[in-house]
Amino acid sequence: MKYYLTTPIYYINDKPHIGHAYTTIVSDILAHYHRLRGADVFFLTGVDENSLKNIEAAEKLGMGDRIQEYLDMQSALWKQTWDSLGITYTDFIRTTEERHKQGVEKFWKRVRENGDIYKGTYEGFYCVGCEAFIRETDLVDGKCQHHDKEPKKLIEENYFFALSKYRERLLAYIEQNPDFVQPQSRRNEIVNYIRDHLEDVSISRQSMKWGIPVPGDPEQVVYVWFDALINYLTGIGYGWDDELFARYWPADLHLVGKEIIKFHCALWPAMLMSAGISLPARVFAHGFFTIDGQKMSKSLGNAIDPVEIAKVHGMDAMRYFLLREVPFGGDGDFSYERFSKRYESDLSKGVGNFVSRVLAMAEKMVSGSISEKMEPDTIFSQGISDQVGDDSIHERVQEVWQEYEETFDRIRPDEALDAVWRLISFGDKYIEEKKPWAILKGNTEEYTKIIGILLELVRHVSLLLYPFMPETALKVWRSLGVEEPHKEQYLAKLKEWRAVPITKIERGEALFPLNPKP
Ligand code: ME8
Repeated sequence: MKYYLTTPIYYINDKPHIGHAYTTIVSDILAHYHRLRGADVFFLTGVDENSLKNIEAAEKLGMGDRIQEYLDMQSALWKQTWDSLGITYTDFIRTTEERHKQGVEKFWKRVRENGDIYKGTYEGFYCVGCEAFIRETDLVDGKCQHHDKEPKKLIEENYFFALSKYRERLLAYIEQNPDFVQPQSRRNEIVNYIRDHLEDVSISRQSMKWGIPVPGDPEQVVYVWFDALINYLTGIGYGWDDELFARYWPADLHLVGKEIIKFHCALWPAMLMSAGISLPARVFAHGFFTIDGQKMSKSLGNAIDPVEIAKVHGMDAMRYFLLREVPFGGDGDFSYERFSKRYESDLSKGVGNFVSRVLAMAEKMVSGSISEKMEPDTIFSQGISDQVGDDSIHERVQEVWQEYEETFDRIRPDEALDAVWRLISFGDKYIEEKKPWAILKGNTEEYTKIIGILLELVRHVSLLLYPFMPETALKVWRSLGVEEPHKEQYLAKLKEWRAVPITKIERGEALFPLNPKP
């Protein structure tokens, strides 16, 4: 079983902000989850280098004559950012790499051989912000609606791709594959677009001095989106490693933001159809983040640096917040105030407190300070089958796992997190109801059983949290002497009640201390 997922490849004219981090983090969560299921995961991310935006940014810095140097510097910054945030990508593709160029050439030739590329004159507008040819009817007061800027007027001899030829095939594909475009609202949007507005597109630029030369016509470079989309193939070997490519293609998921859905759900599948390559299983378009209600932008200077947040609150807290705050697929807002509130209520006083309470009680038993000394595994392995109430805990945990897996199947990791938090609240309530400290006075055996159950709940919570908060899960496993998931010990086994022994109990430091220090 393989799982191939991708993020968009980002423009590198600036440093990554929280919006880019959002897509990359959700992809990382999905990659963790599928690895936990035992899948052979390939998680591709990378950067879109042949863009006019990048060139203009280089020129602004006085590096117009050293574009490759600028791209090397920026690309290293993006890679470093994901590394410092612990993103577990399998490969990082740059579109100036030779392997990518080779793949683009091969792809272009196949599409040309198939009769879908022809020469024509493009007369119209081009918005550098969108890196897109746009129609006059899309302008508002003569400006691009997304970038509030007047687009460039172009008259160029270009190569065109016969996109409109694929209208009916695209509509049929989307109809026959209801999961292809998600969420559903985006599917309707894309169907309307394909049905009513699909036109042939220019796929080369005559006036650009940077980019991949058009095969057979070095006076032109390949249009940046045509080149960029092909990264999903070249990143896994297309044009340079057939075996690798066969192992992972077609993609199981392209995760993207909602603004680039037309490229991914109309142009891209048509390109693949033309080249005779099978289509990805799914494109999921998530919503957009605003900052305190405002669009993130360079001119407003309000872009949030994910590395700064992670430095202060930890990577796991940031991952949690981004997932928890926004229904996945919809738009959301980032505010430091709400971040702090959630940190305190859900992390410090929520999961952090639950884990530390249970470990504190168990630790006292192990050390012998409240009863006779006990081995961790003795506490843990106390039977529960004779207790009707506790049997229902076992069932409840299995229900949570079922819901969790089902939400991941639908790519709703935010809902999976809801289910985990319901289990944490249940654990808290269980402690309140059982009042183990009161039981201890008269019945050590009963007390031990309750703590054993709570320890197993902590283990399940940590495993459920693993894709979302890998560092936290690792800390809990270290406290319990539980191994990390590894070969032959994937989810199917680990999610069982008492699947693995707890061999140690060591409370360690608080998982989410209040007032964390930078
Ligand atoms: O479009 N909220 O690159 P890009 C949420 N190079 N997500 C956001 C966001 C926000 N405010 N801002 C950006 C490109 N994103 C092309 C892609 S793929 C073949 C080529 C995320 O640097 C979101 O995933 O503009 C969005 O689709 C992507 O960054 C756009 O990144």
